[in-house]
Amino acid sequence: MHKRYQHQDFEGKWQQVWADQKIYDVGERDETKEKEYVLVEWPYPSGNLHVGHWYAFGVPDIYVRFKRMSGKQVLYPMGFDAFGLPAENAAIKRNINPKDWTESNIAYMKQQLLSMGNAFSWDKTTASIDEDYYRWTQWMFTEFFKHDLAFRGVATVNWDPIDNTVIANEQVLADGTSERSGAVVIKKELPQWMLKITNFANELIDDLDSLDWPHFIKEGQRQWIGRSKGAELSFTLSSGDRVAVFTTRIDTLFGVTYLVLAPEHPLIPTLTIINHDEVTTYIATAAQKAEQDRLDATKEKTGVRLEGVTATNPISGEVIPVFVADYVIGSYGTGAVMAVPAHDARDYEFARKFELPIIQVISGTDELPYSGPGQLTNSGSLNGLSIEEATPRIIEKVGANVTETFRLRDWSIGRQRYWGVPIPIVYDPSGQAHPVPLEHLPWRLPTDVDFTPTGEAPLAKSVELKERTERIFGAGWTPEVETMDTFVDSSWYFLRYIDNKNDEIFSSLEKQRQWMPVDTYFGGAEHTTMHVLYSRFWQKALHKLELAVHNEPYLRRFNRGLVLGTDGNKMSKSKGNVIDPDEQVKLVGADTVKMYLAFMGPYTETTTYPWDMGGIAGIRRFLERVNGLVDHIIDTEPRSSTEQLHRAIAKVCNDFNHCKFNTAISALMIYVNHVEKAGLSKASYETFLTILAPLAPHLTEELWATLGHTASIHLESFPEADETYLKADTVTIGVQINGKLRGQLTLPSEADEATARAHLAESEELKGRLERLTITKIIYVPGKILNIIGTEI
Ligand code: ANZ
Repeated sequence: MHKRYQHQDFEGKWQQVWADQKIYDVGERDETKEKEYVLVEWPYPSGNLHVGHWYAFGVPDIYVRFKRMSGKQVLYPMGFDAFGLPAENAAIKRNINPKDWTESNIAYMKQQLLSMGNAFSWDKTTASIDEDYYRWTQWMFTEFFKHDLAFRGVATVNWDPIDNTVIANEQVLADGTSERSGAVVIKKELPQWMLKITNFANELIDDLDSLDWPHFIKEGQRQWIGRSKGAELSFTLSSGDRVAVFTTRIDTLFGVTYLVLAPEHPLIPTLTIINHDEVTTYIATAAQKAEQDRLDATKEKTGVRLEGVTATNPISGEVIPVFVADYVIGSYGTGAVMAVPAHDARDYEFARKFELPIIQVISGTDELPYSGPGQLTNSGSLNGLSIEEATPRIIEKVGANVTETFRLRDWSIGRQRYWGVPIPIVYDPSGQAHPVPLEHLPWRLPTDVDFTPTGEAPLAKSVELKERTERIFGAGWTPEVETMDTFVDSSWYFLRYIDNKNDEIFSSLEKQRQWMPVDTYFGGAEHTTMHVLYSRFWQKALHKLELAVHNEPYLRRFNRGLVLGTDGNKMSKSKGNVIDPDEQVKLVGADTVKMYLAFMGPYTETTTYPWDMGGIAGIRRFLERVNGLVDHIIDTEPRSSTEQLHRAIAKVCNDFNHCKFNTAISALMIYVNHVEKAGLSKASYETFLTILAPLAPHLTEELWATLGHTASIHLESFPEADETYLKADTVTIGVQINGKLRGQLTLPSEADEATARAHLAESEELKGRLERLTITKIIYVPGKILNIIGTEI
């Protein structure tokens, strides 16, 4: 008789055994096996494991265990992305050091992670706050600096006036407020440390083609980068200055009725403008607006005419007015637009408001603005040509350059915050920037700092940092006081995991050759554009500097769905719908929680799954039945049980390979239903435990040990399905008698003629006819037809 299923009796016990025996450590690369690098996004150590963590790490663990049992050497590392604002805010609130707070969180979270019973390769762990990690983050930055990939530029940045810091475009929400503090984000011109991600814009799009990623993730990246093909041409102003514009519709050049400069356009302050004050006020107002608002098509267009300034259309020679208007963005294209109100919606709206001429130059419809196909009209000698024919001619005529423009901007990484990696730059007395040499890395984060936000970078208040800089570099030298955006830290962690103890380099080429690229990267949909794009850039930049072997970091990427509360809403404390995984584990066990998460629905679909108490109870009941299965062992099992076992193996193997954990679980349920009735042999019972092992690692280990095994079930090989049992499928074929279809036979698909005849003899449907027939010949085409020829009696 089986023991009761009391998960609390053995889950902790086995976790301890696995940890003591280090069975999941990977150690050195074993070239006799194929490698599989499975990556999950390294977590921020927030101090408490939530259901999202379980979903993010527990379900991929099934895949990891399966691959390991299938003979691969699997790397499944875990670590901590531990710099960042929450620690700083918590520290300010509690008046403690962010380092202490973070480190105690890491220790606690590590314990919690162990309680999941995952097969993490703990021997390869790393954390962004470790000095031997951030030392390399800094070193790579200095390498980028030396190769012009990191630079000091002046940029218009998004400024969060509550958190007093720069935030990324991505952190500005659709309504123009900050994701961080909720404040309305304002624009500020600031000197900024930036990374030249735009150098790689084309590659970042083109190389997507070679990756085995879901289409929508690739498309997300393409859109984010936003490549736009067009032309650049110049208009001459009455002042003699030339203004370059970027257009995707140079064919509409005859329809340009005014020119627009962005409020940020550098030429404006140099022009002699009659209504100078009005223009200056307008520019100041525009600077307070969020870019999202400026681009918002539903908002009314605003602008001011530059009195006393005109421009000349390079093709028609026509003199047109010049405006400043904030629907033109300073950092996109050239920051200036040739406006064609007849064929562009924004220009149309603006022209109506300011009573500017609207000249249709593409025929097709009278309804304006019109952006469809057609022929040129009102365009001099080009009238009658199609858009495609006219485009190259105009480009040639006005000497335009065919160019590409990208939405993507250079990545501004400087933050006026404390809890991050100090930018390893020092300034000489003349203000020239120099990288801190490797021998002085890590360039330590000083501790004598008051990090209450004031708008000034906290590091500026460190006496120690100032003194350190002068001591090492000389009198009058000053340190950079900004820290790096935490997306920098997470741009290369997968390279450190594989060589986490190396003191010579962040990750050796040899280790990269052994382990990279990441074979499968499981992550959240929220990281499709930012993190995944930044880390692809980082990899490409390293590759270019010959510091990385590969050009792309991740071969396969999956975005998982989101687990909701029982009420179908996003889990949040204020809604009181948060499921605490620790409580669930206490109640039903870690195996049940993990298997339930795997069973909720397809793991690799970006959708939402509400937590269902009934569902988790169902999984628990299933595992209880598994626990009792030992009572159904019989000496000789029926063939049906063997067939069912091999079908289950084949199905589970295929499903695991495709990360379809939910259907794999269903297949196992079907098997258990069958053998509870029909019985199973001891050998089949053991085989079944091994297929279940990736899903329920604790229970299967316990049952395995009960059978007398001394080595872990997780060191067993994943069973292979025996083909002979799989072919037991049937086919239905037609039966013809003297050329006429008279009935059907359902046969095993491999049935030979004798088997077909035997089934025929037993056929109720054909019995009557066959009794009246003297058969002279039977022609059997396996899987297709049975032809009977004979004479009627
Ligand atoms: C004339 C024109 C005529 C345009 C027409 C469009 C339609 P995408 O495709 O998004 O790249 N543009 C250029 N720079 C801009 C800026 N800094 N701020 C706002 N708008 C800008 O858009 C390219 C088009 O957006 C360009 O082509 C330009 O307007 C405008 F029938 O030029 B077009």
